[in-house]
Amino acid sequence: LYAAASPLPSPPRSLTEAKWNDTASYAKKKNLQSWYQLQNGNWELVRILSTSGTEVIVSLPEGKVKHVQADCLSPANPDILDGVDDLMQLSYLNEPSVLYNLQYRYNKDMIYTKAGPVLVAINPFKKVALYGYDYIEAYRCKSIESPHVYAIADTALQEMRRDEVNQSIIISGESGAGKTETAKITMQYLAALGGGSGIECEILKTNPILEAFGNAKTLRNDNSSRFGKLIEIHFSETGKISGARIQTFLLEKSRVVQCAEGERSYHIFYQLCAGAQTTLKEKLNLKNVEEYRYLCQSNCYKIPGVDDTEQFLSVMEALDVVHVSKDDQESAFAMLAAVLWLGNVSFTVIDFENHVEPVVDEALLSVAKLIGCNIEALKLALSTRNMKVGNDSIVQRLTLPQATDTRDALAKSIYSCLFDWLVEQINKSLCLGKRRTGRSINILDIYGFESFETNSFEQFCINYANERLQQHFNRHLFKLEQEEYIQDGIDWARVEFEDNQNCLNLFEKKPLGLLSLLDEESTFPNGTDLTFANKLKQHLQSNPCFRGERGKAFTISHYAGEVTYDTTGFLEKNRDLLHLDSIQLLSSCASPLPKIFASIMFTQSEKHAVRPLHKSGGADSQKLSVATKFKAQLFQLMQRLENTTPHFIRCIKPNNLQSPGIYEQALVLQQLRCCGVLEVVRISRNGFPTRMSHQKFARRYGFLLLDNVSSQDPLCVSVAILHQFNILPEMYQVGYTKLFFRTGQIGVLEDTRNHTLQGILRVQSCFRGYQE
Ligand code: AOV
Ligand code: MG
Repeated sequence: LYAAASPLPSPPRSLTEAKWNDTASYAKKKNLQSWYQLQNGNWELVRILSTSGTEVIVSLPEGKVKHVQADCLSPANPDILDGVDDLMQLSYLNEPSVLYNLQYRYNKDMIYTKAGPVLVAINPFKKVALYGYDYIEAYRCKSIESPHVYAIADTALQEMRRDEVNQSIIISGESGAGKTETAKITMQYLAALGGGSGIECEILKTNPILEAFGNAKTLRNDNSSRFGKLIEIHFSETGKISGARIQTFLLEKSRVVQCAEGERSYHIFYQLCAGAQTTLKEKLNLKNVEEYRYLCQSNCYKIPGVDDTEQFLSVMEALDVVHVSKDDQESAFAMLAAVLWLGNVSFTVIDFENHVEPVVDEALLSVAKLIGCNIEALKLALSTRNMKVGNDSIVQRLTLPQATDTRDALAKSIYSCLFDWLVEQINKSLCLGKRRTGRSINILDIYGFESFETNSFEQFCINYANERLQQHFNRHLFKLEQEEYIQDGIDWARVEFEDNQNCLNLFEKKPLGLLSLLDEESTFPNGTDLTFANKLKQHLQSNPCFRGERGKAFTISHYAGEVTYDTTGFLEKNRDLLHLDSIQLLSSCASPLPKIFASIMFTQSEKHAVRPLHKSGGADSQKLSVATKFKAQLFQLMQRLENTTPHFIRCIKPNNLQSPGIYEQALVLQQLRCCGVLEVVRISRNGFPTRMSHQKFARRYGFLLLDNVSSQDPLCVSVAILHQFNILPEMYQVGYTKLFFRTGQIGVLEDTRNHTLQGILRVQSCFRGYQE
């Protein structure tokens, strides 16, 4: 129905041009509905009464009549197209029409809409009745066709089986747009269809654990992921889940010791303090959250509507399910308590050079007890540093800022090691004795694009990861698709899209890119955040995505908008040094976990260290810089995704209040624009999604020909078939090696082929029956 209503205009070159073109021919038409853009940027539906020149008289919804300029109008779709479930079906593909269509659906709780091959998901910020067993069944047996995460997961499953190619479901969107929820919904579907072995329950239970330890309340999202996650779900030949593996990316460590006003540290700290039973509380000497410096600095302890006690119980239950023993659970909680008490360790100045010593109080004693170390050893590790000078070793006392940094670095390292250790325990449980079959579906859920008042190293890394992901999206939906058309020589007017290569170059170019310059400055003994910022301004001004700001700041034009970064702390965070003394302290501990952590830290140390070149040759743990490691991880991730068939889900945040029922047009539009949703639809609609080589086409349909074709040449046969079936010239293109068809065209041929084949079979069986 809708396909018939869609004219196929030649693809406009850009959005604005499309608007102009449409408007020019449209304004002549009387009595049609049109979108009129108001002062505040929103659109209103009006009816055209008459036109003269560039002026148009329109009637507003409330009956008023208004004179407007033609270029303020965009054509609206006929009512029959209200709320179509694929934007491709819209006759007029302009911004207000797309916005309206999504809003129309959103108001009816239809939060999913297709944009050609991409699923658009608008965060409802409330429970919607779209999930659960009945829906899963309905999508499994295809009795529902409306767009859904389940439908995407189902397609991935089918394509994995049919093509024997691994699949990936790539979920993107800004912070708070709904990526993590969408990832869970995907897992739910895969677990339901591939279930049976019991492993699927374990896979689902990894979510509450990872969220407790890796998510936190930020100003953008009450449950914001502070790490990236790729979950690989393996399937056996019979289609059952045989195991899974989780890979995580760069956890935001700094949050453990510091977070902004109104935000929280990781959920698990609050859950533990609220939910631990009395015996555990006594054992770990746990207090209320307000008593810990690391938790009270941001003045935020609770999340509206979330019960930390209840959450703690479900985390413990989930840990049981993934086979983390009670002993290990208690050791993990002890590490959390140790981190909290470390934050309360204070120092007193002991000499005229401002050297300090830790105060021996409840905090220090608790830390020593929890990690199982000697009190004197702890005091020394927090207030002194062993330095090598030539062959001699000397002990240097620390000043207050140095000691505080050492303390915080230890707390951050313990926490991030705990996180890594936990992921490893989960992975052990998920693939216990299971064979890898080589068939898998990967689900990617990373931290979304972030822009705050102040943006630091963490946002820098997060937004860099999002640029990489955007590149992958562009490559698959714009570049590769169009390259294939052009390579095969078909008539195709390129659809332009926002390429983010410039921005990636800004990050990755060697030797003059953001990452190289950051690493270089991190190795200079006299490098500071200011010298780093100056170096950027000196070398990167020529890149259009870069702008130096006053003082220590700089701005990057990301695909999703401009972000100004403050370089304060960049070098420290990039070096991420942990003094050897701290590692030695951990390895001397009686408790098992600190020992394991120490060995993890040792193995992380690498030869190519990025560290200040102290003249004295300091005894720091040497390792790769954080940025370098992260870049390598992202490259590896992209390589892995390249070997899979991608399915894209774009999550959209309809408002910044995290409230249901509010659809802010400007906010939605900005997200649609930056991820190129309209362009994707345009390519899909004007494009040729079905393609088949001349040979295959001739072989498959050649027998349907009524007249003999004199030539055996596949191309001649193919052309004869196209003629016989009256396939309209605008519905296909003949390339050098392949035939390209618009959506739905091959269907007619397939139907005829099937009918004919069935006819032949019937005749054959009749004939056989007659013979018998
Ligand atoms: P994110 O993963 O994209 O942000 P989330 O998946 O955490 O965003 O979603 C944020 C909140 O939106 C959730 O906690 C839910 O309250 C709500 N929400 C999202 N999707 C749905 C849905 N389908 N149904 C009901 N509520 C939903 V970040 O991790 O910050 O980038 O780093
Ligand atoms: Mg998330």
